[in-house]
Amino acid sequence: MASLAEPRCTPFLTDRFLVIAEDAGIRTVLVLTKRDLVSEAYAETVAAPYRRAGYRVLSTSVLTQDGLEDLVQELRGEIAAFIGSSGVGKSSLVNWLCPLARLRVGDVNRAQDRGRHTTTVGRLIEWSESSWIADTPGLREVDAYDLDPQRLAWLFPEFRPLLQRGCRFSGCLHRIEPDCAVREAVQQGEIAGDRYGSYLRLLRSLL
Ligand SMILES: Nc1nc2c(ncn2[C@@H]2O[C@H](COP(=O)(O)OP(=O)(O)O)[C@@H](O)[C@H]2O)c(=O)[nH]1
Ligand SMILES: [Mg+2]
Ligand SMILES: [Zn+2]
Repeated sequence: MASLAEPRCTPFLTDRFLVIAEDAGIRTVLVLTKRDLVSEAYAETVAAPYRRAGYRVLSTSVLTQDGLEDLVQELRGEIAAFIGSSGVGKSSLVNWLCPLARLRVGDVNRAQDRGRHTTTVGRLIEWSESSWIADTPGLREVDAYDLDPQRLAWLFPEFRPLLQRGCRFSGCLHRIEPDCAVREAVQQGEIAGDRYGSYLRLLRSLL
């Protein structure tokens, strides 16, 4: 989950969560929250690179109930975890799905709440028959973890067709190497600049 506003989520954090899920082989739905606080055009600008990458993206609001029926369709019959930074609206969505859960919802605007997480333990809740959700503590940062640098690019779904075609060098890490298929796709606008930026930043943390 990533909020469109208050706080506006950075693409890097979103991409990091997506990479971790991809690495674990977990199907992901990107849920953009607080749709009521931004224009439709802005929400689309945020969603577009992820849709192009092949992710299912939902724009939601618990205030206007936008996108919530689509979310229910995605969650029904599944065991799902709500993952995202503190304050994006995870507990609010759990409460909407399952009012009996009565999770505490934080007010991100209150100064004393900064740096503290309202949700401190993960809880698995059966909100509908055979449909489970885990509300998780807000993760502002995910700890660095071990990953083969060569594998990272494969965890960006829109890079994969290019990787299959191959770059000039078999060990290409898609940074400054000549005849790099990924870099060419970025230059042609086929891969979003922000996504490539996240790739480079994650790669640096692995080297
Ligand atoms: N405007 C707006 N505020 C929301 C929405 N969803 C959650 N919030 C607010 O965002 C803040 C953080 O929500 P919370 O559910 O505690 O986030 P969590 O830390 O991810 O569990 C609270 O003040 C909520 O009322 C939404 O769709 N629209
Ligand atoms: Mg919470
Ligand atoms: Zn390359």
